Amino acid sequence: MSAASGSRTDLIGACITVLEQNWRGRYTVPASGLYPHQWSWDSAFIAIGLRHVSPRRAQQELESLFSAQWADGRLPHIVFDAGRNDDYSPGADFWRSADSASTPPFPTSGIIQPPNHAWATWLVHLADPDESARRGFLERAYPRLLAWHEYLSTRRTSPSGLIVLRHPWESGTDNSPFWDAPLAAVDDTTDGDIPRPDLIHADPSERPSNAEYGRYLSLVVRYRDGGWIDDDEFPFRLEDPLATALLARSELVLHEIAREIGQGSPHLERAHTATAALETLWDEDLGCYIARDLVGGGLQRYRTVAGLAPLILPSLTRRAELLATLRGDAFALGRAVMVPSHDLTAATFHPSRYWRGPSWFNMAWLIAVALEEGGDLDEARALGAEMGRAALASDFAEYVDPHTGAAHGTRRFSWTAALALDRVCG
Ligand code: 2M8
Repeated sequence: MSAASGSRTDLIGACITVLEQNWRGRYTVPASGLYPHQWSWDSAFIAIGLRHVSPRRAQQELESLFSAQWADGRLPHIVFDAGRNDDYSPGADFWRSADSASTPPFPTSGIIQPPNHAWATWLVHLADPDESARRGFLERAYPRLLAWHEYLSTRRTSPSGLIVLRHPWESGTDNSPFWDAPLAAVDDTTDGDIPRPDLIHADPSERPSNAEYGRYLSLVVRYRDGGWIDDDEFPFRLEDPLATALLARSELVLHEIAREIGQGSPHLERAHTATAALETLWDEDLGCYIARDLVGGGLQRYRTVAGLAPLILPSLTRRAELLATLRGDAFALGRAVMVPSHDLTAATFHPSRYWRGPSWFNMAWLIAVALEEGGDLDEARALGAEMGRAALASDFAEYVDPHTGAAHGTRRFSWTAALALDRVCG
């Protein structure tokens, strides 16, 4: 066996071990210490990797999340494991989802995460169409996904068709500079100590501060006590390019799913609307998409990897401009380790602070897929290989320094393993 195939085998084996360790019978936790429950967009990314190991388990991963869907169609960002109540904050007692008539019979959070689920569902189906057909996977998933997208389209999009987030946690890129000014304008109404079990598992200097946590919690309280109503009075509302790009991509995929199971489809039109709406977030000077604060009215003019995410849309007209930004000094494709989460040249860049510079494997995966689908095969392959190397060298870190590849955050992180596995399995 050659050295190259030996390291490929090592990588595959190590990825599978992480996924096995974090499997909890119906779903996979992101990391056993820091994140001991099921997270929404993590599960979709994890299923994309799991399909190479066990298509059936990948289906269960998504189905377990779908079983936590609220009556209004939202997929909650966390589904809690009651046995780990004190190990993550805010826990189930804080969200009090059972007080709402709209919720499933077990505890969840009440906010959402970016909609990558339909895309993951389709990729899992394609991994083993026979097993999928035998279990009626698409037939059962489609109504869930339809309700989810219905919720997003009717309750969570601005008139132009962009997804509106109501909490930084909804972005998945929680501590991105996009949310700095809008979050600072939110009143911190919490009193007393804020429990931070996360700081046992990750370096406090990398995680969001207590001041940010105070505002995170006060937003949850406000949303919760208002009955989870998506009104326009809410003090944090931002249009986000990453969630909108994922919605558009997922609508394209939902069209495929609907066709496969013989259903009519409103999805292409919705994909088109979301893609067109992204143009209102284009920043010519920065050469990428940005976020817009609907409360303070300001454009959040930062280059972040979220602003490159529309590259995943096949019909995007800005592809060449976005690729120029990706290859330039801000993101240094091919020179940095994977893709930094924030502009390497910005004053706000930090190599190890959470979502403010370090490279994340899920974002590298999105960019690698976009490069591959757009025909930039050498760059796609190189980025995929870099993901594998960085995953193995960092013991499957949550994120890595884009200059050195040094490990940060928690280790043995599930989507790191799943997405490195997906790239190596092709
Ligand atoms: C991080 O977010 C959670 C809150 O949802 C946290 O910081 O405690 C983010 O990286 C998010 O994108 C991810 O889904 C979650 C679990 O991996 O961790």
